[in-house]
Amino acid sequence: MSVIAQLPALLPDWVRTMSTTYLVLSAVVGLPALAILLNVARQFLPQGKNAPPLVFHIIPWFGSAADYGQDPYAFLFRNRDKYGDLFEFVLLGRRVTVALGPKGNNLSLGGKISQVSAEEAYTHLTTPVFGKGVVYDCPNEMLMQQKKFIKHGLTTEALQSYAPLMSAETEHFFAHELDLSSGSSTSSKTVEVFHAMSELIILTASRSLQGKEVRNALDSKFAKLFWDLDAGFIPVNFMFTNLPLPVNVRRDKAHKQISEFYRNIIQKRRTGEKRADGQDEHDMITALTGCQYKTGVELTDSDIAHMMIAILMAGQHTSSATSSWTLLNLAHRPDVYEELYNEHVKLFRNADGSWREVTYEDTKTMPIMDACIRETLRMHAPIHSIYRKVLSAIPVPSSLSAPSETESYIIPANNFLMAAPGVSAMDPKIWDQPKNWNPHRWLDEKGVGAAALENYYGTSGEQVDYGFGQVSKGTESPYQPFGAGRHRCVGESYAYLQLSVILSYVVRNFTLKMENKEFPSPNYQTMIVIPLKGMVTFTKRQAEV
Ligand code: X2N
Repeated sequence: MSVIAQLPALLPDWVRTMSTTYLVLSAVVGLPALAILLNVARQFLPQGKNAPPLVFHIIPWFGSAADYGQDPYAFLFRNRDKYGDLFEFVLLGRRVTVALGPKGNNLSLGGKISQVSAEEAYTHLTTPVFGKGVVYDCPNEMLMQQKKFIKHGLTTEALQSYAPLMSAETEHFFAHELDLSSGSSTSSKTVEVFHAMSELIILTASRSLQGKEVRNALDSKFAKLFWDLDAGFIPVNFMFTNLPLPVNVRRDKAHKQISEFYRNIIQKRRTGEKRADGQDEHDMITALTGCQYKTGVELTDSDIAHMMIAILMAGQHTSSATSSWTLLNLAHRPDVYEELYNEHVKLFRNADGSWREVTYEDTKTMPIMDACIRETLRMHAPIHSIYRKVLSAIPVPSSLSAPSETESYIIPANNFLMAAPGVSAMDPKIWDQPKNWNPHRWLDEKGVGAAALENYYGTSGEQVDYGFGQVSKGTESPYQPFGAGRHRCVGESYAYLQLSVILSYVVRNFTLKMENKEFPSPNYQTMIVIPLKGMVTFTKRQAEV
């Protein structure tokens, strides 16, 4: 008999008499208990003197996932009170260093490319959705040039041509999807607002930016592919790489087909006849075709296809969330909605009671509209956490946070560095009643809002060009819903246009009512912060004479 087989006999009597079930049970309970004990005990030992404070957590690996995942803002505010602007937490096996406030944003959004990388934080999430060779699947230098190409596609001329297309699409949506045309007998309709806005946003975006071929495809069974691809853009794919989930199988299949669909459009456009009037479509495919990197290399059809998918995703979640939150806030605040309506009457109502079309220029001279969107983005920034992978150790400036006068904290390589501009956007130390949705705070020329905007858009702060035009280094402002630094959003002007056009159509034609008893809470378990079941009723306005 082998020694192994004799082992049971060698065990002490008290073990031999225990049942197997009992042994297994005690291992199942005992080992995790031991791991928890060791994890907790380790946190009571003195930490390395350069290590930022670590948020206390019970379960190893899982860390603060439940706290952070359920309500990141509550988590961040609570720990800022405890530890200050710099601290670390464990999130499903990752070590995340949070850096808050203007100086924290500067550390992360203004970080050097030798120290922080967005692509290393995001590529496993975005590349299967967007495709290879673009955005976070290429060196940063190339992304900077791709952003320049996109910016060139968002010229004033292009934006001007988009406004009537978006209006027409919005009108069509309310008339045909919600049966609320001026002629129909339906006088009001209740919808789940994020669901409705998701549809309207993809329709307006495809009609304008994406081009007519994409818009037409949405009327066919092809639309389902867009939603399959969209469904792969989820936080679990940010937390884990390549999980064999059914959504990911559908995502990969949808990506292949959509990529091919775009490449066909591009091919046809390259070889096809020019329009009779000699004009090209103003859409983004036109803008990207023929673009060259500094090396002289041209964007390939596959690059253009993948950039178009990235642009589609970028516009989809952010705008559908922001339009939903704005509508909910307006429905919740009839007084502000009334003001917005009066602004519209003043600017757009013709003598005969009809309305003049909104133009791109108009969207820049609607103070109340602008303030409503701006205030919504302050409280409901679509992205609550901006991540970077730390490539090489980063010494933290002592002005941000330091253990002592002579020491400074160091963020080690391989950590994640996280910025959360939404924290300073709702900081009670900066804003008067930050939890109150108050568009008027942006209209006060001497207020906190005006100063924040001057810092964000103005020339008083430090400006810098990373390859796609001047942006404010931007990190002084407590308000940064479009980020800052080299990864700053290039879609802002497009977003404001789209939101303004849609909201203009709504305010002219409908009154709003929020059906929820309480203002809907944010859902933080999605990529972008969206309202949980916001029910809004649109009621046709009575024709006024
Ligand atoms: C397991 C609760 O749920 O305990 F799209 F060309 C295209 C956005 C990146 C969001 C990351 C983590 C949530 C953990 C919950 C383009 C227009 C972009 C910009 C923990 C128990 C995409 C990561 C979401 C962490 C939330 C990346 C977008 N402009 N679009 N525990 O964006 O810009 C683009 C850019 C990101 C995130 C999270 C948990 C360029 C739980 C329970 C569970 N987040 N998330 N865009 N969590 N739990 C975009 C940047 C790029």
